[in-house]
Amino acid sequence: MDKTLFLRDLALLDTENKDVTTLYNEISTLAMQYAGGIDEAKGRKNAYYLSMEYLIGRSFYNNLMALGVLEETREILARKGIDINVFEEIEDAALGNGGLGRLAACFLDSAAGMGLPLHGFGIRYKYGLFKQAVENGFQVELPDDWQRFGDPWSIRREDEKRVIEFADMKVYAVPYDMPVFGKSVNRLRLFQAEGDAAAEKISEYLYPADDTEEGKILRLRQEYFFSAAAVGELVDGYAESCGTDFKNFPDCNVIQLNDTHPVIAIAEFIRLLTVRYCISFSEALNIAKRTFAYTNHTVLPEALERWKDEYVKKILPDIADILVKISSYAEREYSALGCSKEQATDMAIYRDGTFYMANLAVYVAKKVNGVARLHTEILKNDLFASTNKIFPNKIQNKTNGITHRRWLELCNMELSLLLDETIGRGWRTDIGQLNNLSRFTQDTVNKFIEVKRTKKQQLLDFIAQREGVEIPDSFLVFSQVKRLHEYKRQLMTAFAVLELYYGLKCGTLRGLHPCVFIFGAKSAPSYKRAKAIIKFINEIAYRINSDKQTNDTLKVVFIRNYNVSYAEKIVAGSDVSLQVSTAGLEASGTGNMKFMMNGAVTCGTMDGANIEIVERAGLENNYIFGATVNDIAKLKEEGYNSISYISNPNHRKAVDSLIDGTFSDGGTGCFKDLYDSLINAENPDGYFVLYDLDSYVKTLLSICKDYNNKINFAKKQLANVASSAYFSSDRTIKEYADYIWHIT
Ligand code: 26Q
Repeated sequence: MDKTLFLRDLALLDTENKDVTTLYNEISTLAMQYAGGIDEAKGRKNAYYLSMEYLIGRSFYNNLMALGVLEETREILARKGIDINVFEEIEDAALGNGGLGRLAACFLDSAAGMGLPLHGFGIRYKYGLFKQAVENGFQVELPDDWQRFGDPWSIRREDEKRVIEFADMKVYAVPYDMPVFGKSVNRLRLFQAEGDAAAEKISEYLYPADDTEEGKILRLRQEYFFSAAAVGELVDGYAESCGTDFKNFPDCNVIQLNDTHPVIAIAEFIRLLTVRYCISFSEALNIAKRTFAYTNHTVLPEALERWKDEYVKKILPDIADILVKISSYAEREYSALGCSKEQATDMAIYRDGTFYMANLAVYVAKKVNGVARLHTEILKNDLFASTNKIFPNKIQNKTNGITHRRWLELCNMELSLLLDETIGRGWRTDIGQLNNLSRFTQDTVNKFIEVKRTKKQQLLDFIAQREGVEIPDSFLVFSQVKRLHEYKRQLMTAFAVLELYYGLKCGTLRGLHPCVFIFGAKSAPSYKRAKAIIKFINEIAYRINSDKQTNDTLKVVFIRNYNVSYAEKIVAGSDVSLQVSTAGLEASGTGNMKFMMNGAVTCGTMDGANIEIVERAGLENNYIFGATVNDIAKLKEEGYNSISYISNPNHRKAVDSLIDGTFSDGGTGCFKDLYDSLINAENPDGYFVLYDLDSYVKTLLSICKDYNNKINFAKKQLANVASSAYFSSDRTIKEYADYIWHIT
């Protein structure tokens, strides 16, 4: 970055009478002009990340920070009478749903930050994740037209567009490059579909509703569209510079598949090598086996992708043939390795007219990884147990991380300055130095308390303005912010909050430290129960907040349209991070890490990365409760009788509030359905909400009690900050680079 030129031009920029969007575009364009081009790492190995999702958030502040001009920009604008915070009006680019998409964005940031050649490929959706409104307590989805502010951080590469062919249509994949700034400037290349109206539909929406055949086919088109564009570019690029003998391709390129969504890239890779470059099938397959690696992000059966062969045959007949052929190679190989019939079925790629994409990924990938230690154990022992027996070194763990640049330096400048003062500035470029905080003085604790108070005040001011709920800063702040899913158990938190409320009302609960529960969550538009839970939380919030008898002690707020930018404020301003998934089901979680790094204690179950968080920060500095993976396995084996766990009248009353007329579901019957799912279903309470409710309530009460000792509580919080270095995605990326990608 040519800083001087940028700052000179910025100082000269005429800002009079310009609206925020215009200023945003002019300043961003100026930064792009002086940022320097993307570093092409020719002559060394590059890693490519294929992901359907990139949950980028706001680029403006992050990019200016990465370019080293954020503070000076703030000052220059202030001199012109412009508060840099006005750019918060520019909404997030939300080309992702949740954890998997945000992880992709964190990884790109970390790789660039360390100068490692990792580049992303994805889709430039016209509309990102829907904007969430709440009407009458119900979620309403509105289109997210993120490009209406302009897109000054992308460069359209008309000259590099490619044609992607389906049986029934041809589509242009036009690249838009977003530079990722750091020690090197890396590239996120998003493809936009162009052609006739049907072609352009392909990149119109993130996650088209896939409950119809049409929706499913559209999703398959999306997957192939960007995978083929990416792989085509890498393969043709290699042929151009290194010739058509592809055996050294894996020495120059490694392709990381972000879950199964881009796994079809494997078939396209083989198609290109065999058809365009006349390489034999078995040789092409071998090259693929040295090129691809695969990350699994979920063990939920409904999220494991499989495709009916009729769909694939219909729009991608050549790809269908290749998939069938890979499947028979796998079968032969597995049988030569002495697999049992059962194992072979378990690992089948093509069976009963269906393609199993995870099995394809696991067969071809040179490395398969889970995203937290427990999750990887579950992959090895359960989901991919047969594979693990045959290829014992294939499955590895790479515990997730988060970029400390966005999630500490940018979102918590106050804490960052305190860290500078205490351990020096080195942690910003070498996060391992955060470990030097391990012994802190009373003075640091006092200063930390002040920082937390400031960040909490900022958050509560923002909530007051956005949601219209006033919360005093003396309140203890609990937050549960994440996608809405039954396994994440927001419903369990709702019950627990109700119990606190009833306890306060009838006087059995006395001396509770005032506290607020912040919920933020979007539900998939077609996920009925998740939507019912949002309605339930909103009903509870409305009731509790308007009760004068209790609302100086307890409040609940459901924040609307939870997104990356909201998260930046919430993680910095919260005291307690609620991470209460059913043990074994949250692959990792990354929100948990963001809270930890900002000094919130975790109240959670022994699940995902929570386990590694408390291992590092100390059990005594966090609040762990509930069933473990082993407990759950036992309960399932013995037969779980959910209702027997709410014999306690307080629990019973909370749960019954779904059906006893306490709250209205607007006549939809959705609360009764929730109730039935817990009590009357064939397999009642599949996520063990009622089993864990008792220990959850007790744990929340003990947190409130501990918070009375502000200094001790702050020490716990600071201990979490001090041991959070491991959860920087710099560490994670270093591990991928060393053990999977072999890039430097
Ligand atoms: C599957 C089939 C058909 C259509 C869509 C999907 C689909 C879409 C998105 C399946 C899964 C996802 C997203 C998964 C996800 O975000 N997983 C999260 O990944 C994080 C990063 O590794 C983890 O921290 C979280 O624990 C995990 O839930």
